[in-house]
Amino acid sequence: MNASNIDSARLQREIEELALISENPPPVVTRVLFSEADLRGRAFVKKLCAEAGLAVRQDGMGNIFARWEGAGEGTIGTGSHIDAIPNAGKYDGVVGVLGALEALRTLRKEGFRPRKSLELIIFTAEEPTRFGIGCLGSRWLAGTLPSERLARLRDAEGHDLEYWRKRAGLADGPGASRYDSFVELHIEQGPILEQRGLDIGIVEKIAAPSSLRVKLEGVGGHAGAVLMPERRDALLAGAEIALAVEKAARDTGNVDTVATTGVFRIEPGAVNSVPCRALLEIDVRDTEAARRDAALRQIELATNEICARRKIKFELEMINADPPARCDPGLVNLVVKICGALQLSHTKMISRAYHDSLFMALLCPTTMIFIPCRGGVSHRPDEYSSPSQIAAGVATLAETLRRLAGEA
Ligand code: HGY
Ligand code: MN
Ligand code: MN
Repeated sequence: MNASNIDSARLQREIEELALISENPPPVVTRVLFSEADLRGRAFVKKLCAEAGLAVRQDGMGNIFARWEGAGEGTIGTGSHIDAIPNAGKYDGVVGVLGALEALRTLRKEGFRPRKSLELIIFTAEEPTRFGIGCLGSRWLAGTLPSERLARLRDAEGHDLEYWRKRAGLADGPGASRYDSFVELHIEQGPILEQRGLDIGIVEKIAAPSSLRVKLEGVGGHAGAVLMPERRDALLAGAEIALAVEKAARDTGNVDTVATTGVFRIEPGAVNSVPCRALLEIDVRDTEAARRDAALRQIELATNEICARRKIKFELEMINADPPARCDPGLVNLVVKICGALQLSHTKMISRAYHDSLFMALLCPTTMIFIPCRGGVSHRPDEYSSPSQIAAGVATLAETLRRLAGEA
């Protein structure tokens, strides 16, 4: 792999063009599952894959597969996502889709003829925005989403998955191949590579994510007329719960436990009305599942105590509580060797963000290739990785795919 063969200018143009396909004006990128922007983004990427000579197909969940047929048996997978949470940046997921496409185009340009097929996957809904649960597409491929779980999915407006599949024109289609291995290129979404001045991170472990939803029902009323002793204020119960979430993460005494109340909605949302309802969506993660589960239990106990004391009715729903993923040591060591050969500084590391690789690791040997992002910032419009950082990631991925596919 000759990194100078990567057409970095074209890749940057494509990243910029995809960033403009958004529900918000630049620099903000928002592409929520099956929104009009998500559908346009999907069409854009499918077109680029077809123009690159890949055979494009889509399964019933909307996962897109772009395949380079090899001469022999077996398939090597790569890919990521292009959906984006509200107020996001242009690189999360996209680097692992457009960068992987550039890796395949570069290999083709160099005359490489793969023995094993190579397949670029654009996964549906890596982000949890629409239904509160992330990695819908890769969970589907990994067989971890029972149909009754799918049927229960509802978005904030009460629409189910079928409603959005119909709007997106999804039909059942040929699904995943059997993969011999999977490698995902992604921005680090953390500060370590930049702080240590390193080019590449090779992921050994992906932290265990979980999320829960708490619905609170108090009693509303006139902000002037309802006296304090009579109040059953849903917002204040939610506020105490949000603080209990923070406390649960800190109480493990380990920096690897993190917890966030990322969604906090109240009704009716009028300055002169006591909040009668609140909705909290809480994200709790840790590199160790047992420590994460202890934090979840502490949050559940606190919610019970707070709501009993404040006479608030509540519903607590566990949306997901997934195990961490261990990446394949053989794949990790292969990427370490390739970084050495490409003279790229590198380190093995943990991913604190979750990714589709978390579920692909249930199907086949998996690892991830991280590139630095400025200030470790992600899930914000100022998310940034430079063209040379992206090119280093693409070159590492291309050489990894070449070695895994083997010459025909
Ligand atoms: O939240 C995450 O870890 C991922 O970016 N969806
Ligand atoms: Mn993300
Ligand atoms: Mn991502």
